[in-house]
Amino acid sequence: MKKFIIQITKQAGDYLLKNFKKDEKLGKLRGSVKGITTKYDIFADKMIIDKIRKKYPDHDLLTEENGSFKNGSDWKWIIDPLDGTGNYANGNPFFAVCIALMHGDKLKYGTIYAPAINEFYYAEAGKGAFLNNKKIKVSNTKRLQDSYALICEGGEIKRKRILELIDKFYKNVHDLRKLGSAGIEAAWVASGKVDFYITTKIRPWDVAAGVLLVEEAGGKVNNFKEKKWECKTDDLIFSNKNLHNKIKGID
Ligand code: LIP
Repeated sequence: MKKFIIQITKQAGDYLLKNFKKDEKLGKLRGSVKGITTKYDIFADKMIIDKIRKKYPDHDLLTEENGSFKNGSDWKWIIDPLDGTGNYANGNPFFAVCIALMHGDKLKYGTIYAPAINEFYYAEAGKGAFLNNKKIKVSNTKRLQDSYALICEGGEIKRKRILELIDKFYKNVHDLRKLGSAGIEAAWVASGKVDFYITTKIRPWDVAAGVLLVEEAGGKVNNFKEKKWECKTDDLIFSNKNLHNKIKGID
């Protein structure tokens, strides 16, 4: 399974990279910020799904582009073939393929591949998290005022709540960014490039792989009510454990 998930993620990411910045019309899709889907999302989705269906025909699937296929299996693939579609369409290299595999309610494998920045993340339950084959760990930052943070509105169309969160945190952290790909944002917490990431109304396919990565890298993922991630749309905090208590209680 490890070899297979790595392979299908890599193939889809390489396909996206091959077509990156080749299609000038994509930038014109700006009118529909959250709803945007390109032919590249759809083709990458098909590439991934066809391979899973061939190898594991009885497994369940949940994909951003095609919804949910239930076969009554204990195994479920959660797929975002192009996370950061808006970035991709506008020539911004922060986009990724995100794939996770769950067994029952447990995340078992997760991959996030950001081909334009040459970052391939892999996590396996109980075995750790890796960036380009090297083991990764969350940062060791302890004080909010020293922290480098990511905050993004995720699936939220109205920007009211995120503005409140930015207002609350910006003045208390060292610095703040938004990357526009939840997969990369979570992966950056896992690899210690940033200390925490807060996002609202985020869909499961955007973050399933990132949740496993952060946990396997020694971090913590909870929703705003201190509950662990479940496979549903939610408001989430990804952190290096140290900062968690300083961030929680933000709802
Ligand atoms: C993206 C998320 C990101 C959000 C974008 C978009 P998509 O996922 O990863 O956090 O700000 O609006 O929802 O739709 O590109 O896969």
